[in-house]
Amino acid sequence: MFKKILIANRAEIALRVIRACREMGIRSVAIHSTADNNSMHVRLADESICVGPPSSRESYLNMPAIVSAATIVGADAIHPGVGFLSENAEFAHMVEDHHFVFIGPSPEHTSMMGDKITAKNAVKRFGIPVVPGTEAPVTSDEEAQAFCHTTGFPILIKAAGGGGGKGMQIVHDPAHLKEALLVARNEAKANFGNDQVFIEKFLVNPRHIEIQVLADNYGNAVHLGERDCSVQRRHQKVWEEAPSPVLDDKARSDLGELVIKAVKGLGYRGVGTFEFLYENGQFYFIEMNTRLQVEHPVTELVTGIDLVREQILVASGEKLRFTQKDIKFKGHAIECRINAEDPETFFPSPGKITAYHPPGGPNVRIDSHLYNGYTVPPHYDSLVSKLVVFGDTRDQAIQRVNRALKEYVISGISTNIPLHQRLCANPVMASGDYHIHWLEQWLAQTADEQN
Ligand code: MV4
Repeated sequence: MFKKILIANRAEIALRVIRACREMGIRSVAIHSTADNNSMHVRLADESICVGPPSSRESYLNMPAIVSAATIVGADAIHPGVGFLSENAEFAHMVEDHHFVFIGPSPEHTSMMGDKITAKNAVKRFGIPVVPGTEAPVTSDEEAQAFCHTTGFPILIKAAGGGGGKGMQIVHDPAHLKEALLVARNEAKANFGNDQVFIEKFLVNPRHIEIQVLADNYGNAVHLGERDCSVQRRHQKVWEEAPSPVLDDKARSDLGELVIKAVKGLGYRGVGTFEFLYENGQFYFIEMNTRLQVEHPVTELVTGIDLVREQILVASGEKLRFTQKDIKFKGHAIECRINAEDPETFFPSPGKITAYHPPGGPNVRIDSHLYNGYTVPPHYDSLVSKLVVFGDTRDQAIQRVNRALKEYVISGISTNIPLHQRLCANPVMASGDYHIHWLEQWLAQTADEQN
């Protein structure tokens, strides 16, 4: 087992990894920028080391500085957390070249899944349903026209190097195809340094449902069920839950089994997530995330499995200690992402916390780096807390979220707590009958009503 892990991240996710390390008897090392000198992850880790100035590019994304830091502190392994370098194959390679263990999949799997075309083709071989689309980059207008002619409009042009919603173009009719291809290619080149694009049939109002997997180095793999992440705004998830309000046990185990076939077939190692769109009772794979995810706690609460602990164990070469039949799903979990942002305009709201009181009581979990007197810096992601609750039923979980939000005091900055309170009171949320565009449509509609 590792003696010392360097955590190449900050904020709540760095705390999450520090907590797992401490429970496992592993020393933790925080890296930080000069803007994060007073951050909770620096205080809670056993050691800390500054890797650069405030800008992420020069600190949390600074690969040579991070690998040098690992050398200086004598770490055995590097945990990339989420975001930042967590899906950067070059970083994983560099980490391995310097004889540290990268706590994640092989760089080859990260590269394969980083390219959305190779990712789709790879999982399709194992029988996973994918969105109908071109199987290779589209190189000519004629090719694009031919695909759209067979599939019909609307279609969506995506960047092979994209993901997370950047650089997509919806096309509703043939007259706009040529122009949209040009725009998509230029944006892809500018954003991802790769001008390859592909085309998919556009699913109009799907849900986003993802399956969590965990695999060791010896061909053992399990799935941990799904998370429904359909409540989102501008490609940022806002509210995640497990189980999905629309899946039954059979649909879950059927899809889970398929996914596990692919995980084993690919020889994938570590934690990972298969992302699907779900519409009219059908699943369509879109992407795989080759890292831990922000919303992993909802899976932990319904399975009782500590995903970060298991992730560290398999990275250190341990065998999975359970099989699929040992995994039991119980109750319902909901995560609210609390962001430092204006509840009306959604503009970031960094600043000093003047009062802080997190909720407690039965089945309430807070993953947050906030403390009274802390100043939320303006340089990074606005996520400041994850309120995660567990209930026997979905209704109970929603009531518990509502209760916990009422207790939560965060003064000095604005947060989206009022938005979550409105969600708890919304009949569509109560019914569970929402899709990926529902939140934005509802926000637009309620804004209109106020004018
Ligand atoms: C789609 C889609 C509809 N049809 N693909 C957005 C981010 C990236 N992960 C894929 N995305 C989408 N791909 C087809 N063929 C709609 C989306 C999409 C979306 C997906 C998941 C969660 C939120 C979303 C918000 C807007 C669009």
